[in-house]
Amino acid sequence: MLLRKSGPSRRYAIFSMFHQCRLASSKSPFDYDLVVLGGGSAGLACAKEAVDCGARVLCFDYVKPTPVGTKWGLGGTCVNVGCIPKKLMHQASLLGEAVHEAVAYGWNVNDKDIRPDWRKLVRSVQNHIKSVNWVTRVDLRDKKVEYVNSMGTFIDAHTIEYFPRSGTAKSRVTAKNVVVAVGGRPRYPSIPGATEFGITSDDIFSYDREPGRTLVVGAGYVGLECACFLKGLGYDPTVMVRSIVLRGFDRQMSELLAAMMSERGIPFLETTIPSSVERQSDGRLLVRFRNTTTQTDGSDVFDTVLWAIGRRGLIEDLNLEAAGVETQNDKIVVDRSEATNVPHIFAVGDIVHGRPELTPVAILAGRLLARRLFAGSTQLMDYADVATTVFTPVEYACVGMSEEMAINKHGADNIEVFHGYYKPTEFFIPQKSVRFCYLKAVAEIAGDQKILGLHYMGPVAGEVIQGFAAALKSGLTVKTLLNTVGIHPTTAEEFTRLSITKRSGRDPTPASCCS
Ligand code: FAD
Ligand code: NA7
Repeated sequence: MLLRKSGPSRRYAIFSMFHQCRLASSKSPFDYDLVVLGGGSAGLACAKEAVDCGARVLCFDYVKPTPVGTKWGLGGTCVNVGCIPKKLMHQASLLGEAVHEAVAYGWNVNDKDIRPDWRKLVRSVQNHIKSVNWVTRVDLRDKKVEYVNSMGTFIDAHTIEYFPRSGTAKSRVTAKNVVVAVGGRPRYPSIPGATEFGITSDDIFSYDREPGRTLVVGAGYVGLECACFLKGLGYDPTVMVRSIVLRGFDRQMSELLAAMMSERGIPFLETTIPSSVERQSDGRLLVRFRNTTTQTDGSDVFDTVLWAIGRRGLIEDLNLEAAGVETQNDKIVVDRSEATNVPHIFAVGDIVHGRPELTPVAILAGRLLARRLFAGSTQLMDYADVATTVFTPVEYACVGMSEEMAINKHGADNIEVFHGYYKPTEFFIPQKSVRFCYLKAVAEIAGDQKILGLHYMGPVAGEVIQGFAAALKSGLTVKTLLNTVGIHPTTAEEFTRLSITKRSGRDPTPASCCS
């Protein structure tokens, strides 16, 4: 019967035949081979793969409402309040821009005051999310992953306590292995009015009124993306920056991205931190803040305040002390095999200390862990050279090292940076700004010049970098890149035309597009 399965299921069914001894049987002292705490990207991937490998699995998922009462269904951050609604709002904002471009391309768009209907957009986004929640539940049922919509808490290293349904008495289950995949939630600053009057990315995608003039506090990936889709949808965001934009990303690219946002009319309150938020009698929000460079205080009035000051790991309800699991700040410390200091307790996804907080990372780490636990695999998750994209109107995607990281690791004399501005063909007719269409390859200077990092700002950046990420992981060199024939006219082909080095001091601005 096992051999009738196809694809990965079949492969791991075969593996699992040889590893049945690991799995809970009627003789096992445990209720389950695996209990997964958290039904987000990491937990679900791990649970489903473990069942495919023949394990008996129970998955808990529970979402605590936000301070303003927002809650959502199964699937975790990505589906409900992260990547998916963010990408849909990003797309909505790009479409607004495209409508204006269409006029230059000859479309008759009569209504000059084209504005989105926020509530309709939110409804459409939420309908999509609900359909994904439903498909996720059906998928778990079909795959025979037992799912309980409840918070799981450790009683000891093998026992989890939970409420089977609201209003019922607590129950307990035991597990041979436990995977903690509880993810994180947005932080709130400790200032007066923060939780009463502010919202976060957990609320914005289902916000029932137009955001209006919005203060976005925080200049990380989430803050900049939210500010940009709000601007594209016709609202009026301001970004409050504590120190630098996009800490951790390549500095030149981050500053270019901030300049692009400024050119599009998004103001930045530089080196500024919030002090308080108060509700005025007209219902608007008075925000007081301090500029830490000039040491001056200021204030302004907004319709919405959105905290995007980073995320905290959700360890608070796990009672990890009972299981003896070590933590660092609000994250869990694991080794290369995702094991905590308690050998049968593992952690994957955003809850892990010091790993990229990205969905594909969470999914692959969860899946590989299940294969190691129940299918005899030894493959470890490779966290190096993970590509990512910042979904701003001119998008930024990168893989590998920033220029600073390459210099730190190899020394400035041992790296070569190839770079260039370029002009996307489709930008000419609507006369879109090409000032921020820029890319660079950071490479070793010697030999065939192994590429250490690729950075691209321009249209559909994620789509462009995804393929190059595979090439970089396979040891891509500048020599190979320049011997690759481009697809014309695309923006991705610009990587195959990179001939100017920073060291040469030559002008990286293109004269023509086709020769
Ligand atoms: P989560 O998806 O957060 O899942 C954890 C689940 O466990 C949650 O449902 C939580 O409520 C539940 N839980 C917590 N405690 C318990 C408990 N004790 N018992 C039971 N259940 C519990 N990544 C990308 O790759 N691309 C993007 O474009 C992108 N955009 C993003 C945009 C935003 C606004 C945000 C906030 C994040 C974005 N991310 C993006 C990051 C991505 O969403 C996360 O990396 C990913 O969701 C992490 O998955 P996870 O399974 O570790 O955690
Ligand atoms: P990040 O990337 O940690 O960014 C948080 C931003 O908020 C960053 O600019 C911080 O400035 C700023 N910050 C942090 N604390 C404060 C306070 N107290 N006041 C004002 N500003 C503050 O978090 P994101 O949520 O954007 O992204 C997290 C992950 O989610 C990301 O990796 C994606 O994968 C999805 P700093 O640079 O520290 O001075």
